[in-house]
Amino acid sequence: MDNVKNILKDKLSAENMEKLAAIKNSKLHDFVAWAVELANPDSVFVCTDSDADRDYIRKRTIELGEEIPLATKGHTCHFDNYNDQARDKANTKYLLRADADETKSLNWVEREAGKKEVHSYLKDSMVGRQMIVAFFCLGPIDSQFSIPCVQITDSSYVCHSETILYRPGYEQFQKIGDSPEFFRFIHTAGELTENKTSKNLDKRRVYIDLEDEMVYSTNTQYAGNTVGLKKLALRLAIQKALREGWLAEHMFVLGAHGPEGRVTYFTGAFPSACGKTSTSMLPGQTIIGDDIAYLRIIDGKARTVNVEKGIFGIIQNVSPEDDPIIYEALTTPGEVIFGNVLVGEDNMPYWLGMGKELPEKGYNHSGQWHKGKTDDQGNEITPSHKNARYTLNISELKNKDPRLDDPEGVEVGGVVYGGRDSDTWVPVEQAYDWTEGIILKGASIESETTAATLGQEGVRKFNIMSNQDFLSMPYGQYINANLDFGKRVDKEPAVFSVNYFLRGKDGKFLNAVSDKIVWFMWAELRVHGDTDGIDTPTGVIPKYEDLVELFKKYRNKDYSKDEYVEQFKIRVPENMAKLDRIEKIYKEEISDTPQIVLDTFAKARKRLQAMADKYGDYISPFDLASN
Ligand code: SPV
Ligand code: MN
Repeated sequence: MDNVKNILKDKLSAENMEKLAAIKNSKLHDFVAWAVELANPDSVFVCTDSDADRDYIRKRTIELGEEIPLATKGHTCHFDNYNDQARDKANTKYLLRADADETKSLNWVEREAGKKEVHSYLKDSMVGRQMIVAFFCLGPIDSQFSIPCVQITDSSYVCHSETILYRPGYEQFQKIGDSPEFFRFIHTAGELTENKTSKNLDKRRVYIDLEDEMVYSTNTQYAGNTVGLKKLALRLAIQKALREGWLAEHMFVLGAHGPEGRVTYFTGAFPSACGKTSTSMLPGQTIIGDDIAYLRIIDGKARTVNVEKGIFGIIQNVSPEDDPIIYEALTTPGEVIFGNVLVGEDNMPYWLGMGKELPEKGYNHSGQWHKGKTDDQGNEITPSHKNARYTLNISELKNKDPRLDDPEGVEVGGVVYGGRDSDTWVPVEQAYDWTEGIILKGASIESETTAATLGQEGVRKFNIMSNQDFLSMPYGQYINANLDFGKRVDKEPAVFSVNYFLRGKDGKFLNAVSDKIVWFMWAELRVHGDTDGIDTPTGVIPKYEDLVELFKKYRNKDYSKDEYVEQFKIRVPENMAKLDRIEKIYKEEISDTPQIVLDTFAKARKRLQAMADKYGDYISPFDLASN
């Protein structure tokens, strides 16, 4: 204990020492002392919830060149290394014992060897720098959902991002006393280039210690690798949730405004770049969150909260037409961090698909940029990166839901799963029950790769509940936890699939980007049993008359029978092929597939076959409606 005090006293000013001492938690003090000894900073800044401390962090980002101030008040821009623009999946590993169950399905490194490696990258990493110790809370504060977190980092950008994205946690820590129940994150950007970006990307690591509920991140700055409370915490939370009987999901939370002022909350899981953020911002509706949700059963009801309070969103294609509310927030004064966009000579941010002409030169993730500039590989460098981002407070948005910070969360009316699918799923469909929803929808998500991702285009990638990248347990256990959740609630939330990406024979999308409002408003009615649907082999689809009304109301569009049939016909061969693909994964690649998954696939297959025998391979909804 004395030793801990001495280590801390050596690097913390009296003021910072006082701030830390106000939290009487021995595990926390040990953690900070351990980090100080290892990373060897010149000094330590303890960031409380106060405005003064938050301002200090904002100022530091500029002083240190981690963010540059832009022309609009409150706007700054941060750059990551040209090769540090996304989550590093290969170097994100779980620290596991060689005999752990998880080794069968997760990317892992032997626990002791992994720790030793990452400790070596942390060793003396903060010499000449200030270490930041900051406190945040996952979920609303003072709530059953809250998980206190401490972030140690040498990046004021990481801390600044967290002040926007998460609720403050210093006071929460004071309340938990000596409890060891909190997540710990330690990050170093490592040695920096002259552009202040992480230099030693060969030593970029994200190592997750499930036993200690702690994550190490080194030699990277991209927020998906460094902001502890985001995807690093999600991996810890998924395990914690399994132990405690709740769910941690890669889901938005949307308030859908139905008839007579009714608000029905949906959670929705979509893989990256499938319209998740724009769905959470549907026009006329209200947003609680766009990325991560916790779901708990409280008094027999499924309830959910946004783990975050801000958005770290993809900026490409945010235009006044497609995302008017975000566009406005990005172009008016207020606190926004732009990441990896183009900064023009007018000191304004520019990005691809913003709906206006971009300058031909400026500054971007490659340094000074001009149109036609190529990288080492001879590839043309785009003005903004395809994964360029913005970070802002949801409270800055006009469509924020009033219950954003409700400690009780909101009741989940429906759960929606979607992916990028050109030829199989109908635009919207309700599963027959929770079990079928989890298995045939969530656990069967696939998403097609786009031109924007590396590798071949149009390849379907399996992505269980769109949580695949963050799963920290064997798949079967995760599916069982989801199935079990539905059994323990008084009333199962309705489960839906949506597909915005269906294409016709000519390769064109069958729906407009804005049609998604119609699918959600139909789902809103279904949650309350306000309308019947049509039973199909794959689930319940909307009746034509309902869609005519909803298209008129929400899209001011006359919806034709031909469009309906083309969009909602049941494609038997494609659905069978999908079942084959998914079943193969569950049989061959996953070692703990619950029997119910295979039984449910068999049931779905049988229903498809029976209908195909009667109506052929492509079944018009009108045939089924007349049954
Ligand atoms: C995602 O890719 O799902 C994101 C951004 O939300 S990241 O922080 O990189 O995970
Ligand atoms: Mn995400």
